[in-house]
Amino acid sequence: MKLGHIVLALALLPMSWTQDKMPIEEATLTYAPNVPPAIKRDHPARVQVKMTTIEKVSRLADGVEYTFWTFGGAVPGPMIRVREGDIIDFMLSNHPDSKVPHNIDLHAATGPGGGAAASLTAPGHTSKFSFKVINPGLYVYHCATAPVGMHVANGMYGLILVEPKFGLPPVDREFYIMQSEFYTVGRNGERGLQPLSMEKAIDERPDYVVFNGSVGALMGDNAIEAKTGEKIRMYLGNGGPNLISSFHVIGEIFDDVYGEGGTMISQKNVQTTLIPAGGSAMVTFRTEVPGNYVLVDHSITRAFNKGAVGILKVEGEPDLEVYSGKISNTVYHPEGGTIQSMPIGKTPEKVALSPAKVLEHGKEIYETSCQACHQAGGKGIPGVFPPLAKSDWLMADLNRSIRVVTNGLSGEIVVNGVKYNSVMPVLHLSDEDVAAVMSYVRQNFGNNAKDMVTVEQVVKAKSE
Ligand code: HEC
Ligand SMILES: [Cu+2]
Repeated sequence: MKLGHIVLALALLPMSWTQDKMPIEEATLTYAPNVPPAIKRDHPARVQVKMTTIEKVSRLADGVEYTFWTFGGAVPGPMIRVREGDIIDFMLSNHPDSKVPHNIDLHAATGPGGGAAASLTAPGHTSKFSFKVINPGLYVYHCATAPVGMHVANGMYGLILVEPKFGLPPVDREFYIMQSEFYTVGRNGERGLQPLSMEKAIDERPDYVVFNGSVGALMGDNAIEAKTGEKIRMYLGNGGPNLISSFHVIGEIFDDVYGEGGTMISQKNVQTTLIPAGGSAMVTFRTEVPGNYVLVDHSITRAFNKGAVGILKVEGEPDLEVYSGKISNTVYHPEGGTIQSMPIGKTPEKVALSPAKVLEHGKEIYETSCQACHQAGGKGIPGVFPPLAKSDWLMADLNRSIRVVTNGLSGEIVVNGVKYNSVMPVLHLSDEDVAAVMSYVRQNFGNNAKDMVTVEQVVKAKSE
């Protein structure tokens, strides 16, 4: 044996030695919006990931069903969390009930197809392959079986986080949020089981743009929650198949952005960050002020007309220095006329106003808070914003109408015989403002109420 050979053998020895000695563990997989726990190890491991592809019918929006093709039975698929230098032993099973083969392309893998060819699996079979995660970062995985556009459009994507060797800075809460679009034969809101429209997918004309796989997946009882003073990290992915997301949280500023899911903070103090199709981003921010924060794709009709909205609900003590809420609303007379001041919101002093003054105030609230959507005269926009003018829905049930303004509204409603299925956000008005604006709309625009809506009625309706 030549000296050179000995040196080579010695050089190779430690590598194979660590591989053999690598501890084996099973990955903890979580469904969105949950994130697997941070990695505590300070050494690499062989991590076993077991996933099953499942084709199943479930809810895309209220009254709308879709045959999703999934990893793990959910859209997005489970989140995987490993450590830089780990070796992943991946087992992909395709459920026996599946109609087509599936596979997985993990953007975290280095090698042709990211695992696609190695993992192509017929229904009722299991494929195994392994790869080493050399590069840390937040990566998308997706099915890459032909026709790829169809498999991705049907819901086959998820995220894998490869933590850097030295971990990520600790935070109080982490969330897994993935945007994607759906292309259905029926238009947005058309009921029933909706097949994929491959034509619309090719034209990039989605009917639904959603977070976490369906309209409302992050709304109502599914809203994500935090407390004031906490540091939040969001792992954001975009399954596409086509659109780029302009991700924004209304009322928050991202303190740090790890652009495109890389491991460096690429920018600080950011309002809206891009998430490329088949890409990701990580954002962190601190929550200072309690309230509801609306997550949107700021390509804004996707949010308010196609479903890309979610809620982060922050609870805790208000910080009036950071955000006061509305302190007063005064009538502005440019010609130097008298200024009438009307205390509203949380101001302790309460002034009993005449019904005429309340209606005047209600009109102002309407013009500043409602008219942008419901239009002048409450005439609405057909198919998008329901009319408040001569609205049977509005007049049928006072408590229900109050709750629309205090709690927001989503899902299908029928106003004057026309269906609407969109989202009205929570508007954060004081009880006085709600009483005033409800009094105003119920007595105007051809609606025939004679009575005023009182603050007590608002308080009562809200809590029901
Ligand atoms: C960002 C747009 C937007 C704003 C601002 C808005 N709404 Fe709405 N509103 C909607 C949408 C969209 C719906 C329908 C929701 C659905 O179909 O699920 C709706 C529904 C309603 C309804 C029930 C349907 C009807 O026509 O009777 C009432 C009442 C209503 N809004 C009142 C108000 C009032 C009062 C304000 C202002 C204080 C307001 N909205 C501000 C978008 C908005
Ligand atoms: Cu597939």
